[in-house]
Amino acid sequence: MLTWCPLFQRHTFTDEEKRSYIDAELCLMRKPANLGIRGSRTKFDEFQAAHALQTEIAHFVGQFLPFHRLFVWAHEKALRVVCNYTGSQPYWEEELDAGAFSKSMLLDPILGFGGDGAGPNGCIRDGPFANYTNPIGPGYIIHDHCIERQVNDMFSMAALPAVVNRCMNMTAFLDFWPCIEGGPHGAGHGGIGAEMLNPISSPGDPLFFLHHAWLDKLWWQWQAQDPSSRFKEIGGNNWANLTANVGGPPPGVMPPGMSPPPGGFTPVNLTRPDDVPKPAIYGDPGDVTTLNHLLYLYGMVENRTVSEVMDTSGFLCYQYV
Ligand SMILES: [Cu+2]
Repeated sequence: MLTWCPLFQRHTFTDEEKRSYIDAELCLMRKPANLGIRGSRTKFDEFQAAHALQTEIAHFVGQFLPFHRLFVWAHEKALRVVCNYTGSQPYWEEELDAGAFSKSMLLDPILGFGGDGAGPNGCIRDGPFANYTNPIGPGYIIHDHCIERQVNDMFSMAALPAVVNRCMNMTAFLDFWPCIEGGPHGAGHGGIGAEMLNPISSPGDPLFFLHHAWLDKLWWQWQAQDPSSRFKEIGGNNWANLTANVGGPPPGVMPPGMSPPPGGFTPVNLTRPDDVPKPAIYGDPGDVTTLNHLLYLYGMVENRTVSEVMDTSGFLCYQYV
């Protein structure tokens, strides 16, 4: 029985709170994977794999915001249930660091997530996650590597208040969601770079969850501006074609500067034998995302419909402060 409701997701933490969030993430990185997803060794890896496996149905589609809402929540739930975390899910208020991610307190080596990548592989060199071996990525390939970053302050300008506010002032979900996905969403991914910039394997950098919690907060704020309609407003296409050039190299082709590991790469198996056939997992009659659309996380948390995550006061039970 979970008794952590209601939750208050925050962007200001005391030093003690920062330490306990980071400790919980490190704990997730030590707990063995148990969902049977190829390539994952730890509970942390499972999030990366579950995201990779659903990249094409979770980005540039109507369920982009609902999927990532459930995904960030499932990660927070794992911190709590598996690692006894009792604090809040932090979100990165990226407007405050827009254009200057390299100076963000989030990259602090002691109380943050460590700094920029360096050296030939772009590995992060300091901070609590510098020694983590990430098994998935780039893209769909299974390949042990460090957590990589390539901080880019120019890309982080997509988090500037003017960019964010432009989206927030849109009145229709079908304008708001692509605006967020194309603009502020790109700030965190492009501004941190490398691991985070890969649309498939990006949850291999723990900053992913603070970035997407911020996007979720923007959606939550946008919904609250007109609660009677926006807590029910969804739409968009169910399928996106992202296979070209974003998933790492096709078999046998190496990205510049990389050499193949001994034994070569193993592609992540995109369909597990026990997967529900794809058309059936959505619950939509066609290529339009509806409130009945099913969100699926490989058994990390139970399957939920889009309608169940529209309002965070339901089973999600959190609010942003
Ligand atoms: Cu994503």
